[in-house]
Amino acid sequence: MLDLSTAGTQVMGILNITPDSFSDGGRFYSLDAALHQTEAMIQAGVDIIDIGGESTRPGAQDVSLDEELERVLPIIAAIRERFAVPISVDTSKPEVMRAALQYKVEIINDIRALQEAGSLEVCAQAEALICLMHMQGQPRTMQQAPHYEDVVREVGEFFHGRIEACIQAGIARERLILDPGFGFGKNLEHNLTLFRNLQSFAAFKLPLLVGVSRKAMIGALLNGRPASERMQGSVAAAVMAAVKGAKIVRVHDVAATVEALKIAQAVL
Ligand code: 8Y7
Repeated sequence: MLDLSTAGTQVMGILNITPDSFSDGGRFYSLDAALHQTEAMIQAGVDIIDIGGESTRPGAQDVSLDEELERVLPIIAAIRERFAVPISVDTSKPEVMRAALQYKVEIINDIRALQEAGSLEVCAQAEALICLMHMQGQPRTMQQAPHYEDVVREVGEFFHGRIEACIQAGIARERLILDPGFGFGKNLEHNLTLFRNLQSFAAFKLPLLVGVSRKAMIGALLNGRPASERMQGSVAAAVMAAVKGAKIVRVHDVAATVEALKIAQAVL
């Protein structure tokens, strides 16, 4: 059971099913590897597993529907069969959402915030929570020249518009989770401004999700450390997100993050 009404910050562990994922080198493409990785995350205290078959890193190419279904569905089925852990599916395709929802996944995590044709309708017919993430542009080109007059205001306006679209489509407001989308059409200053002002989104009275694990902003603040050397910085950022009220942090390093958040929560 997924319950976001509990105190504290929950840890969403990333399970990438892409051969080109920058931070795991595609190691979890096979079913066997995915199950081992899932088991390790559960043992480390993960609250939710986020399964993604579409590479969304800056510059990534689109994945076909068949390819994405082939990557993601067998993994969802296998995890459901063996473990009780809540499942989130990282997809923007309504067909993938529909297929995943048949397994009663707990969260649809859409970096396009249900803006693809058909997504609102598919989600309206199910009960899963929906993570609405902000992105400026498209993954392939979004980091070329991100621009805002006022990044905090514009992300807030985007949330407002997408919440209204969901409600209009028949998706209960209580099902929504908001995410500023760190690194998605944002430079370091935009990311830091959003992070500093995370509390301003508390006005929506919806759970906030923060995903900064191993991202370029962490590398940039650590003199260009590569993704494989960004764990400590990512854990520090997860703790800051918790202090600023994030309900969920989406991370690669589950064990380290779970321990750090225990300390943070004891102090908070
Ligand atoms: C995020 C995300 C990615 C994020 C949510 C990466 C799929 C890039 N980042 N979903 N997905 N929030 N909700 O570096 O920040 O992990 S992919």
